[in-house]
Amino acid sequence: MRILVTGAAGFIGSNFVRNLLANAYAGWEDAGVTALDKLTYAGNRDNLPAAHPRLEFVQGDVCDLGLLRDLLPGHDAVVHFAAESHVDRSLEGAGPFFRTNVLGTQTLLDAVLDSGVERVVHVSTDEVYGSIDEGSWTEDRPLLPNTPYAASKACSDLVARTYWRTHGVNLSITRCSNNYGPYQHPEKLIPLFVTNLLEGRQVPLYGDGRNIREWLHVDDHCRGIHLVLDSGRAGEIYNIGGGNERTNRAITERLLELTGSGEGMIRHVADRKAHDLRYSIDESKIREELGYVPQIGFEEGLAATVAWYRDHPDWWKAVKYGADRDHG
Ligand code: NAD
Ligand code: TDX
Repeated sequence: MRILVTGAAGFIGSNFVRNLLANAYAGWEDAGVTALDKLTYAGNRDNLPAAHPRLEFVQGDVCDLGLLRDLLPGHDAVVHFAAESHVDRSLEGAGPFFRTNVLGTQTLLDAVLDSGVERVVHVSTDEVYGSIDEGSWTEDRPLLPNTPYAASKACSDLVARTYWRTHGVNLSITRCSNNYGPYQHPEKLIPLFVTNLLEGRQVPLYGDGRNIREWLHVDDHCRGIHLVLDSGRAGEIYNIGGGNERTNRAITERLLELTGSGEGMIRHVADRKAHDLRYSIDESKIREELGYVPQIGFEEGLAATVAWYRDHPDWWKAVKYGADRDHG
């Protein structure tokens, strides 16, 4: 068996590949992995093993149809993580988001059609639903994205579903809540705040800090993706969440405690444009249909994540200060 993983050098893709190579996923123990990644600012070759008998790394773009047509024959499945993923960047310039997230998904699926790959999982996000004041989103909620990032992901979901409906591609879509864990780029809330605090720098909290996100450890997200890959139904969407809703202020205060920092380290800054107030996922479908149960408690996972960043300064300093913008 062989699987192609796009965006495999990013945060979630690299966790998925490392876990797969460590035989964490039943049925894929001997599977080979082709890790495809363009290595944008967000991709890091060091997130994957330098060499492994079951791993082949290919630097390339999901918008490159010729490359994908050459690469895909011989693969049994595709897990599609590759995307521009940072909301703040999409507010500064939407072009790369629509190019990679929408055209990249369409190009990849054209190549899947040509090569007859048997199974595809398209990895998406709860942000496609917009913002919800009360209750939680089920998979049949309308798509009401509020940012170019979320809109590009919503478009990509529609493109993906079309390849199932029109062409019969055996494809499922996952929509997950906010992930945290090791190897996350320090432009995102938790790693930005942890690494700033480890350096004795303040953390920029947007607005009043009362926005709510639902947090899930990346390993639990990847377990959910594996379940969908294995047993999800074609044409279906599966929400994946963890039930851990927290305000950004509460997260920030916990990070202050975990790093031994004082309240004075919070810097209140202007709010994000179109800042979604609350995300909340109803994940009954994946639980009831596929037996999904997240395994990592939020407090335990957050403490382990802070410890990982404390123990890996070389990794995050290279990413944070080798990157093309200030993350202050
Ligand atoms: P990331 O930004 O860390 O990684 C994205 C990877 O895709 C990078 O390695 C990058 O180099 C690669 N890439 C970008 N453009 C490419 C292109 N044109 N061709 C090939 N590779 C390209 O993102 P992430 O947080 O790991 O997210 C992965 C997926 O999961 C995305 O589709 C995202 O929308 C989705 N998701 C993320 C979260 C989260 O909290 N991080 C939650 C739900 C869903
Ligand atoms: O400096 C910051 N200060 C701050 O207050 C940053 C970077 C963020 N925030 C706030 C904004 C959000 O309310 O923290 C919250 C989380 O922000 P991000 O880490 O940027 O994540 P979010 O915008 O919620 O999107 C994430 O979850 C869904 C991922 O980046 C997406 O890829 C995923 O689809």
